[in-house]
Amino acid sequence: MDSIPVRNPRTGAIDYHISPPGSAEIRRACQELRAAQPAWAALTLAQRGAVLERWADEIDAARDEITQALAVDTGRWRMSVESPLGLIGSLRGWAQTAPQIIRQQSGTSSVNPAVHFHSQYKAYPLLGVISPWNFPLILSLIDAVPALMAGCAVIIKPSEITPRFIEPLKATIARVPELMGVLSYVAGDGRTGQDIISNVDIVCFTGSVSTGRKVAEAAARRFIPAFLELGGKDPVIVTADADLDRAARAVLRGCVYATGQICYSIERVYVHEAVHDALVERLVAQAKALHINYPDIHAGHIGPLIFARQSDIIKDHIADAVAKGATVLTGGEIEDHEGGLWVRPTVLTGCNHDMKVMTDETFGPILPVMAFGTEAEAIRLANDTSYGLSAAVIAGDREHGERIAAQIDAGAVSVMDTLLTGAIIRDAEKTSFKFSGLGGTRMGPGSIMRFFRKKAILTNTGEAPDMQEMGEVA
Ligand code: TXE
Repeated sequence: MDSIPVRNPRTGAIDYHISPPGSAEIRRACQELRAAQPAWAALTLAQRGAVLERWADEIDAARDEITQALAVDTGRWRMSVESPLGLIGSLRGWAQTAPQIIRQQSGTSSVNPAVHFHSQYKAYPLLGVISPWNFPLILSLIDAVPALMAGCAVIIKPSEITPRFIEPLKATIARVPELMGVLSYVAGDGRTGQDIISNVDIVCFTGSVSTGRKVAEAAARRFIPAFLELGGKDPVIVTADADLDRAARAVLRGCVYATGQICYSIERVYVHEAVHDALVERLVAQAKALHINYPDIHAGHIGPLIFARQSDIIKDHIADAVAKGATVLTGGEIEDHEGGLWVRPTVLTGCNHDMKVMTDETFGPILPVMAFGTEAEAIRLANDTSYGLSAAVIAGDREHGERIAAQIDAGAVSVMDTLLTGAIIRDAEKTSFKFSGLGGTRMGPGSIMRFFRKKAILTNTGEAPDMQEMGEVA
């Protein structure tokens, strides 16, 4: 297959290439993973956990190389430092918690007390992961780590936009022999993604709705399960009694974290009309105090756009809003600095649901604000979307916020803050509403249970079957 050029997000230069494997190579790689999987699944949970903990040690030892590669992939520094640390925490966390979560069921039938049963969980042999560019390391492994703990082999194809981290990470896998046979990374684009779906037993995908649909269709043709985590258009509701300093900080952080390139970024702000101007004033003042991380990657708050084409979407959403009557109070321009593209936090007022910036995923640090009169109206507006990934509510107190949160159609709702979703990774379950995803939770205990086929073994401990009864049925 032809090599694929990779753009540097800070310079716009093509300074890296990947050479995707062909279909035959993917088939062979999947056969090898399958061949190694039974021995991996035969280990105890504690043994698999020990292997993952050793991998965590190797990642720790190679943290600098991985961080450097992620920094070039994404053009940002702090999150490039944090990502390997987050992965190490996830490996150790799953190694420790999985044995408490995976509990076999056993008991006596409530229909026929002579029937005793116990469950057997059999890991799907081979998981395929297809992941996006916004958090290249973390999102390539968020499903893979619990799947490995469950006993699956895993093949991972990260995004072709951010593939530089693959090589240093592969070097760490090569230093853990038990893992090498059951965990494989391949660099490639959508064609490689389709080849993977053709060869695995279960798929986990993170990315756009349109590609998610293609993945789901390909998986459906093969009758294999597909778990999809797709886009979002997360709302935040700020009520009249909210502490506005707290609200402004939380809203702004929820919008600009990772330059808005995160599926659960705040992308719509609904604020009570009585405090609209006061909140907007704070948002603008705080937004103006944030700086882009140019020319120094170690300074500033806002990284470059990782995916150049995202700038067209952002430009289009802002222009569409302005044409329909919105006002840009700060930001609003794509800045080209020596080929890298940056957008400063952009506050828009006078927004409504005729504008793309209120309905379509923008994936940038853009804050469109709309006033509401009653809380019922705010809830209706928050739910007036084809997405349902997550949301946030900032109210005067926790009870008030939680009352509103209960009425929002989204998988995770942060109250008195934004962006809390990441905090529940192994603790609480959440599923996506509407077009934000399909399939079971990737968080909480249910996450690891997705990777098992569940068997019930049923034993008749009583009399031999009654032939008389069979006669009546015949
Ligand atoms: O995503 P894609 P893109 C949103 C964001 C962005 C949009 C497009 O709004 O503008 O998605 O980004 C692989 N079969 N998000 O184009 O296409 C591809 O190689 C199998 C939200 O990068 O969904 C990559 O590995 N796989 C998101 C992965 O799919 C295919 C994060 C995701 O790419 C394929 C990033 C195919 N036919 C962007 N075509 C989030 N929810 O976190 C492509 N791929």
